[in-house]
Amino acid sequence: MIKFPNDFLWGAAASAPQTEGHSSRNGKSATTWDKWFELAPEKFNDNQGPENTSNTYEMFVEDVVNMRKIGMNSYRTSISWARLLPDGQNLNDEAVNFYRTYFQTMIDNGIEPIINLFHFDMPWWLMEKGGWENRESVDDFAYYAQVAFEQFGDLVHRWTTFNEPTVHIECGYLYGYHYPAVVDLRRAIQVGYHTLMAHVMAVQKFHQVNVDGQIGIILNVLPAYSRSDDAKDLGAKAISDLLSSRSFLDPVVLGHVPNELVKLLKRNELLPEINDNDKQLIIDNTVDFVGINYYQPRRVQAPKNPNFPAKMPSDWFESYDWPDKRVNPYRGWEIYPPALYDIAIMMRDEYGNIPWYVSENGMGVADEERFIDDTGMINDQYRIDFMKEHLEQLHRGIEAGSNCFGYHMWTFVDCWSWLNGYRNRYGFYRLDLNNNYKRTVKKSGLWFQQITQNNGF
Ligand code: BGP
Repeated sequence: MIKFPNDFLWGAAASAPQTEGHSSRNGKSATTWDKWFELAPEKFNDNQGPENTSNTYEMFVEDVVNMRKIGMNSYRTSISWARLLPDGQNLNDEAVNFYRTYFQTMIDNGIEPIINLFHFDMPWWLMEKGGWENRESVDDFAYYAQVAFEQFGDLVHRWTTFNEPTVHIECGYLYGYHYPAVVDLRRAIQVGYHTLMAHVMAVQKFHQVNVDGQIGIILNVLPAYSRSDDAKDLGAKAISDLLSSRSFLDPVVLGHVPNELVKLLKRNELLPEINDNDKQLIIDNTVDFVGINYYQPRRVQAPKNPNFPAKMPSDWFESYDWPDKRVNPYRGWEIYPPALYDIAIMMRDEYGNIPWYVSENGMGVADEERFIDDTGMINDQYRIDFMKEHLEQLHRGIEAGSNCFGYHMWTFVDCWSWLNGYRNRYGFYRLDLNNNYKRTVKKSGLWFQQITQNNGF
């Protein structure tokens, strides 16, 4: 029997824009997702846009009851900036009321709300003035954070600022998956830097508001494994780690941007514009804990014909097909549970053994309805196997002394996922879009219930 530490957090993660629905109602203003869907619905899988998510705005009481049924003791979701402050300044009372009732319902049912502030949902009013490219976004975000802490700080004790900051940077400014779909490394780096400073200023507000709780961030660490021990491949691995993991982990935990990253950007004439006192602000505002999202590793090798100065990250490292790779056949992502052990050890040895938790792990499955069994339940044994293998590795890491305090799956109820719409399903509960958003537990939900009951398996 594998037992996890006492008070271990068992739960799931989601976000406001992917679950709430009512995206253009109840006083909420538009985000880039609402606008993009209006402008180019064909980009979205099956023409499914942000209005048609899992309707949590109306169904959160039922959701919380379902969370309790499978024994969850915690749930991470986010607040929608555009709902709370539709014009960036004035408070939407309806939003305050909605979130307070939602969080209180969780608490009354023994579920700790862990609340995140930004999950890829840039308000349109801010995008119109340049979004994260404009330094003003840092102050705008800090103000939003302050308001959120003031309004909900009595109910929420674990806060995070951003979910996967490298994703909105890469997807919005390098690879075209998020609005504004710009392809420009220099601009991406500036966006990344402002995101870091927005995080730092939100942490400062957290202390100024004096919230009784802890502040963290959620990072998608992408452990890189190099093709060989050749110096060039190892160099590629080091840069991949720098950009995808250390670019945020180092400043938020250790209080400084890695020297190697500064040198790399300088060499490539890519240093962002910074303000004089930023360095001190980064030192002064480190986090209390970190959430790590882990889905798959990155296999890297040195690029064959890199540009210098670099134009894209592929000038620094290239992916390669690891011959021993195991793949999730329903989503195409690599399955490599040992990386979770490696992450646990990295957190222990390189980040002062700061408290951390797995804030997302999960297995996306396309056309999951094909696995409905005779009883009408989705028999997702593959997801149970996936969780089991990852939890075994996580447990090894904890036994080795890593300070991990919880495990959250992505996600609780199947949810809408950006341009992918409902292509990949991840939930413990199936969502039936043709039947009033009906929720039905999957086999993995029942398995999770046993884990939460036994604090292990
Ligand atoms: C994570 C994001 C989530 C969600 C998930 C699944 O990186 O934090 O918001 O989208 O990935 O992604 P997908 O639906 O593309 O498989």
